[in-house]
Amino acid sequence: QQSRAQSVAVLGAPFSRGQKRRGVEHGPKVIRDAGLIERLSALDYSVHDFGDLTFPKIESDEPYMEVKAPRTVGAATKKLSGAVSRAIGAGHTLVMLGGDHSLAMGSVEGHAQQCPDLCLIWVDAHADINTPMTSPSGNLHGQPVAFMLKELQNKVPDLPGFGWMKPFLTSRDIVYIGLRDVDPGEHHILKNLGIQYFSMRDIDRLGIQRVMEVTLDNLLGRQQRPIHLSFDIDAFDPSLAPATGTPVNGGLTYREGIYITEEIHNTGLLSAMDLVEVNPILGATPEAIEATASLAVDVIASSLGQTREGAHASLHEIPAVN
Ligand code: HAR
Ligand code: MN
Ligand code: MN
Ligand code: MN
Repeated sequence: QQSRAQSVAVLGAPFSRGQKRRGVEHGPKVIRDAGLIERLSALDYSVHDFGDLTFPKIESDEPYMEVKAPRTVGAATKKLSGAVSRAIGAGHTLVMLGGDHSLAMGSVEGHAQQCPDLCLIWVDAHADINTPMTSPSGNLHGQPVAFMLKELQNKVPDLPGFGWMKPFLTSRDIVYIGLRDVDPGEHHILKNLGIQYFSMRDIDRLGIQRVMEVTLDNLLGRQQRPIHLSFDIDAFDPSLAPATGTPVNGGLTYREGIYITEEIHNTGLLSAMDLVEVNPILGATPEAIEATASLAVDVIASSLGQTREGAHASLHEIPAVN
């Protein structure tokens, strides 16, 4: 068993302005209410709950071209980036609770400030790699990866609110898992830049074991480096994660999702993760909301070392008969 960082920082980011459905700002609360802190403490971490960030209200934030709320998203992600950078710099493994997926611009950038050689595993139904020019919606939660990639630097305009951020990743630093709703512009970018991705069809063909083997070999085969896991709950099938803004049929099974996170944990290199797009307002019943939040907790706990086979680290011998 790898030696693990002894402390986990949990940081809530109750933010929804990267898309149009209100409610995703309540994600941190329902994930905590589903028992996150207790579950991580049971894994023998010292858990530091940093609470929820508060984000500046910006009075006038007109769309820039088609992009909605650029100043609001720019200010929120800048603030998140600083908080993430400080937590990682202090030695914690970071768990960011969203909020919508535009937040990843802040969390991955803040992580990269401390760990410039990090790699990114993006588990999602969507590629979130539209540029402001290719986006069909203008929503920034469908665009965060485009802002991170050096190869797209001259394809992404300078948005108001984004002056703080410069691209910091290359296309070889990222692998996608779970894709099944990719826009034409996004598909062009994925192919053109040669970005590695495993769609749901690829998972059907290869199996999740092979997908993880290739993913980790591509990212870590040449050098061990810190992992950022950005997990969008809509990667799961909507029957498992109904309370989310853009559900897409045919998603990950529970076992595929947990296998992904177990394999990431087993590298010993997970340094930060996002769990985003849990929207309790969109659950049809209390049970639907609780199922989605509890699945989010399982994903985080598994990423941090909860195992299905059990563990006995604190048990040094089989108890003798008295
Ligand atoms: N691709 C669409 C767009 O750019 C929708 C993607 C956003 N949905 C998400 N992100 N939940 O993963 O608007
Ligand atoms: Mn996403
Ligand atoms: Mn998604
Ligand atoms: Mn044993």
